Amino acid sequence: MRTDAAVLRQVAMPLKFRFRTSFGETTTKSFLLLELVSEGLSGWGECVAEDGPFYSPETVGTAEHVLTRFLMPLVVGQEIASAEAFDAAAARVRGNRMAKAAVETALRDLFAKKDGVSLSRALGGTRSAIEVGVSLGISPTVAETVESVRKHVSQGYRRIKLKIEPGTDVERVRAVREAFPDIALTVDANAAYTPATADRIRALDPFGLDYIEQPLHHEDLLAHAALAKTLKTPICLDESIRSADDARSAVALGACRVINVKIGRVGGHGEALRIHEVAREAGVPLWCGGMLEAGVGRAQNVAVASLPGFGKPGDTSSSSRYFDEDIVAPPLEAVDGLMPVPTGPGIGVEVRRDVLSRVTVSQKEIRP
Ligand code: OSB
Ligand code: MG
Repeated sequence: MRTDAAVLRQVAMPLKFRFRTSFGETTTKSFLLLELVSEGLSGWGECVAEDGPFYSPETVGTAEHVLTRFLMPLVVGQEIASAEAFDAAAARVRGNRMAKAAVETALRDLFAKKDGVSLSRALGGTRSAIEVGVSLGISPTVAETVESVRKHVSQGYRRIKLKIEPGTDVERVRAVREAFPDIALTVDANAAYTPATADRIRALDPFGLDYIEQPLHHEDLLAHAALAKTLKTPICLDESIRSADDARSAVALGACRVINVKIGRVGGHGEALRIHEVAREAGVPLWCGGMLEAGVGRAQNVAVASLPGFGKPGDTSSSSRYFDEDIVAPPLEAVDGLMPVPTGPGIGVEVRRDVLSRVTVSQKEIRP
């Protein structure tokens, strides 16, 4: 397949809520959206790099640089046999996985559209709907946390994840658990603790959490393995897992018993599928994480989450939770905690060009 042109847009969409984590706060979702054009079809990839290098070393600015200078020339005006072929050509570029994933996921969409199959089925997905939960930011008070949990439980979400940081963590989890003794509940620290403050993580052990996500530094697998030995609650890793090799090491060391897969963090669907294999061999359940994506990224997540190894509810909640108006139609909406997997070709949703043009801050056309 020959890619005739590409459009790289910078997009800004106001979020309906303030999303605070241990590493910062987001009120507007800013991202790069890549459109690859081939023989009248468009493939779409959403880059999940954020404004600042706080969750990941990548940013909107670094991704734009790497895409424009190093990755797009591998694609635009080139004959590409498959998304895997792009992966192999891009292997020379170290890291920068979110930038790579924007291209890789757009190619996957494009190839699936050419073949007239859904991206879910092209990837090996088997589900027609996926179970989803919500990730709730740190609210100013414990009472607001409990109210937010109440609202989302009543909407049918299958798991509630609370963002935590050292401080009000134990109090927050205790209050939610007392109000909702039976819900599937998890916490996500985004690496905010250290071995010196890990007593606060151990204090969460009695609350029957499904798992504790990324308590310690993202580069420290051994510290996670040591902490895991002192907990009955499983550890789930997010930031620490950038590749299938990382997943293999983490599992072998006992650093985690659950893995959060984000297509962007690992460099695309190909690497996500390799992690899926590692996890299946090790009997480790996966779930699909989120990066507050707009419709293109959300649809890409739903497609990968339809694979059999994704055994736990993910963070891909309804688009209407995040945005008044999304850039795709139909909007991706969960009913009673179940998100239908689109069945149309590729990502299975149409980009609404009128909405997209209103939220586009700048755009760059790339031709051979
Ligand atoms: O750690 O999972 C995370 C959002 C941005 C960066 C990191 C994370 C998150 C979320 C949000 O938890 C999940 C979502 O609703 O998309
Ligand atoms: Mg996380």
